[in-house]
Amino acid sequence: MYGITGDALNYFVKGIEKKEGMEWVAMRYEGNAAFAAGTQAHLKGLGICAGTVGPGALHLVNGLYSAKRERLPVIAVTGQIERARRGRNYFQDAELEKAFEDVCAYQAIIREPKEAHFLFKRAIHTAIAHKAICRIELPRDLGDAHVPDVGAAIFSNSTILLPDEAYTRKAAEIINQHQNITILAGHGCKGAEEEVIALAKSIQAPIVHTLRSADIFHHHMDEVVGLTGLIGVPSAYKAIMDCGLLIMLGTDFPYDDYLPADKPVMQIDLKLENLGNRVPLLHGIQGDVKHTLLLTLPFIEHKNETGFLKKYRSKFIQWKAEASEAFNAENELLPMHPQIITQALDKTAVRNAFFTLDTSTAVIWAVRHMSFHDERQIFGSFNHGSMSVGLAAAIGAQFSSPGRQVWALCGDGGFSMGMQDFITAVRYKLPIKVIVFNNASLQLINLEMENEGDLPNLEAARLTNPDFAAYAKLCGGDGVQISKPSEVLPALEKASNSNVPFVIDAKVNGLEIPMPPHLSLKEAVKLTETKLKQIAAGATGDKKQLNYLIAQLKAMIK
Ligand SMILES: Cc1ncc(C[n+]2csc(CCOP(=O)(O)OP(=O)(O)O)c2C)c(N)n1
Ligand SMILES: [Mg+2]
Repeated sequence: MYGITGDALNYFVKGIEKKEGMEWVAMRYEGNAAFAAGTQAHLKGLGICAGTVGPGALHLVNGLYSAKRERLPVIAVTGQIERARRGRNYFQDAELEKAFEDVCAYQAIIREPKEAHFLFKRAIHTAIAHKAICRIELPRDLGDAHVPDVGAAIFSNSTILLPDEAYTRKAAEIINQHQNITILAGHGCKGAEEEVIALAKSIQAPIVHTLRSADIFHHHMDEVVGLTGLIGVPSAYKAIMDCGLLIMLGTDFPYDDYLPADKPVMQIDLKLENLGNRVPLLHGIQGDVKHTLLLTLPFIEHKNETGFLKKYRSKFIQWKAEASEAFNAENELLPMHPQIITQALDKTAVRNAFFTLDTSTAVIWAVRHMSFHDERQIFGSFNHGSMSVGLAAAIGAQFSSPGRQVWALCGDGGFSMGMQDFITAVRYKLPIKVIVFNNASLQLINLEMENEGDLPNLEAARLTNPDFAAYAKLCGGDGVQISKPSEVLPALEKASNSNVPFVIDAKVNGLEIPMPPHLSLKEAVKLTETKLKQIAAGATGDKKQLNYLIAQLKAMIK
């Protein structure tokens, strides 16, 4: 249970500390406690965090939103002032029910000690059943009340949502009638990998993945053509835009600019309200992806035409090869490109490593240049998009899976927003490895401005940073500062071998702007102009880099 104790929570926490099978993790910031509980929910099926009366409780809200939008079951226990003092502007009085209303699926105030176990049980069942956030409020005057132990069985059998046969038959008919089919596979495909791949193989369809499904459909699978969206790659963008039929599986992919406006679309999703949420549908099915496909597959006619799939798969492989050549750690380009680090990490990290991705350009470098095959897993604030999730999520991941290698990929802005809990990692001996992509700026903000056609030059987006490696050492961990490609592999190795929390403070090119997967000719001219300015201003102007830029531009407008 991740949190910060105080007043109403003190006796509750005392109870937790004595309870076998429970552990209180004393965090330094409740915002981080909620993020850590989110990762715990991912890995353990339920996360728990706590914040006390007023401000302590309110600090939890942002991390809980992130968990809500990732559909993670999390319980928040919050304190409250004495019941008799409510509503008269007493010190730290806050209407927590109102403040938590939007983020919670269920909230309950403990009014009688003997009710407590019913309320907790209901909260836990609601959180698990609806993959939602639930809050239990503990008034201070009940903090030390004794609760009779009546046994607290929690039931969480899995259930399967199956569609009517008429719907799956219609889906098969539509698939049989169309050519050049592309699959957009989201996080709802978790557990349905075999069936999605069987479908793709049978109809020769490229699979495009979303950010959240980057660790489900990895890059060496024969049908995978990469990630789409603003941070995606041209092969994935084009496979979707040029298709004859798009099948969306387990995704409520929000970026409608990256979905075709004039192509037939079919969608399968657990949630009925997600069907047709982004584009009008030819056919929609509410159902679990795995079982819906199992019902559909027997009626699918095998397609022999492989040209469409091969075209985009080879584009993707070529893109990867070019990126691999451009961002090889042996290219001693300065300032250091951040992609060099993710590419090297892809090769160095153990096969089953966990990666937390802070909301920063590090997400882009990671999903473009790393492959999250079978046993690897990524965690982040992918739908809520909060900064500062990286370190806290790594703490939650390492606690939940003590033997795993856990890497946090953070922006310098994001890391410095939550870095007080590096001390927590030291205290609990969590050997997490943090890479701070130190570009001395809020670079995603620059990217936003560049997409508006503006040159990124906001003073407000500039960061003045301390030496993060020295900070790590000061906290009792370890760290190293690097600024050259030749230092990358030794630093990764040192971090891998460290048994204390480790920070790699990596000084990277502050002007690195990722290429979007697609541009109109006009946009391309504008971007080329900016890019050339960047190369002139920030990089060596090395010919290889220029050639890589030209190749990327060509791939985008082709
Ligand atoms: C809590 C929070 N505050 C602000 C934002 C808006 N925002 C998104 S990314 C970003 C910049 C992140 O900077 P940094 O962590 O240094 O990563 P970089 O983009 O430089 O790689 C900002 C300010 C946000 N998403 N979350
Ligand atoms: Mg930054």
